[in-house]
Amino acid sequence: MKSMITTLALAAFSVTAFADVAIKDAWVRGTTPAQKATGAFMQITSSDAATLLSASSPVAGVVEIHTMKMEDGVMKMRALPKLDLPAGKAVQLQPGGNHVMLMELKQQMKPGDTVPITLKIEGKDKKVQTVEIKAEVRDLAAPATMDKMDKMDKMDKMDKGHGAGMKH
Ligand SMILES: [Cu+2]
Repeated sequence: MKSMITTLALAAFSVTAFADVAIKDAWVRGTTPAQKATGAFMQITSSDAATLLSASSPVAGVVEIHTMKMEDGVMKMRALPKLDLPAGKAVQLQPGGNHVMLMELKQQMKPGDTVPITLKIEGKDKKVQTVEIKAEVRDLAAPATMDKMDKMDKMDKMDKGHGAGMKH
């Protein structure tokens, strides 16, 4: 609750002295009616070194920053306390990698819908700014962006397949 009040206060008094943060191509993966979690993806570029502290969205009860990594042939997801945004470098949040996890979804994510997401970003001077973005819900089968995930799935299956009889 305390952090929510801070966020609101900062949003109200937001000034232009912060690092320039550009968010490109923000999207959320569509869900089935029963699904309670999904990923949000985007490209973040900050002019100065900064840190993504957290994210929030009215459509989700809980939002976390996640990372995904292959461990012993299994794709594992875990929460990151924060995500570094190196100066001038485009940081990709994408399927199979770091992403914003929307959990306890309050509604189905339907392709074409727009989901507001608020990012809390801390500059090197420790000042925190909030960045509001609108992410477009894309179909589960959205072509280009899902390409990586597809490959990953296949790799995962392959790995399990030959993992049975082989040791690396
Ligand atoms: Cu996740």
